[in-house]
Amino acid sequence: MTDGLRVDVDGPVATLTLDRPEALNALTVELKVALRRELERIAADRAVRAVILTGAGRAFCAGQDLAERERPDAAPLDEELRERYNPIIRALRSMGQPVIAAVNGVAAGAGASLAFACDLRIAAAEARFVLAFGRIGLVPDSGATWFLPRLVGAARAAEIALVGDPIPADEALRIGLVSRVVPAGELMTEARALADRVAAGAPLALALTKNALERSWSIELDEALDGEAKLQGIAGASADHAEGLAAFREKREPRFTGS
Ligand code: LHQ
Repeated sequence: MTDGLRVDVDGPVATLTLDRPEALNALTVELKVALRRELERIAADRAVRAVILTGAGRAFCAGQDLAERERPDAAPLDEELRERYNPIIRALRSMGQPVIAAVNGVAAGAGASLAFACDLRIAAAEARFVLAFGRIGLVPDSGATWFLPRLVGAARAAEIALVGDPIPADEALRIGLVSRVVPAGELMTEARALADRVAAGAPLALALTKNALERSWSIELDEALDGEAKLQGIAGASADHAEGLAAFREKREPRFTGS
């Protein structure tokens, strides 16, 4: 595929594979356009209940394709961020389905930001995160300055963003940047097992939960309590809640439909 993105939908799980291994899956305009398009398409597809984002070859994603930046027609950086990167990050955060980053190798620059914007991150033992922005005289972008302090706390975020040492997978696990590290050969099996477990959940409740977690960063406890009550009112009126109660009563697995 010429846009550098592979999309595989298998049952309720969509796997998006950044597929430019010769350039460590660096992000070209075509790849960014395709990624945004597919995320927005999946967001509207009720049959997809979980998403896996991963990279082909030995890298997850090396961030912006730097060769493309040398082209005379390259857009100014702020425009590139507003029009191509930020919509991808917003799509990841606003879609109802949980997104799992299966970080198979190095995640650098905006490639690290992509992983940070996912709901869950699992990593291969060979993976590492590189906040490569500083080495090319840029600031962390695509949400990195927002996600990092929330994921690892202010002190570690400052060290990661200002010093910029690569973070190997075991350290990423220790500081909470990823939730699991597995041998490379098991990464996609593990990601799929996790996706299947997520996909078995009630889609509406999961989407509302994702939304509540997101909002929690900018509101006080009082507002969170009110918000939870409101969301629970919505979830409680769903057919999936009735199905969950029936399944509990009948001692069987629930079959959620998203309604
Ligand atoms: C690459 C890249 C790459 C092209 C490796 N591009 N080819 C947003 C708004 C707009 C513009 C500016 O930026 C942003 C956000 C950003 O993402 S800024 C940060 C951009 N990314 C980087 O600065 C990372 C650059 N890459 C690296 O530092 C290293 O390649 C890492 C640490 C990722 C991996 O190192 P190695 O494992 O030693 O691999 P390598 O450096 O040998 O790379 C392998 C090939 O991939 C090589 O090509 P070649 O033809 O020589 O085999 C690289 O040129 C190519 N490649 N990253 N971003």
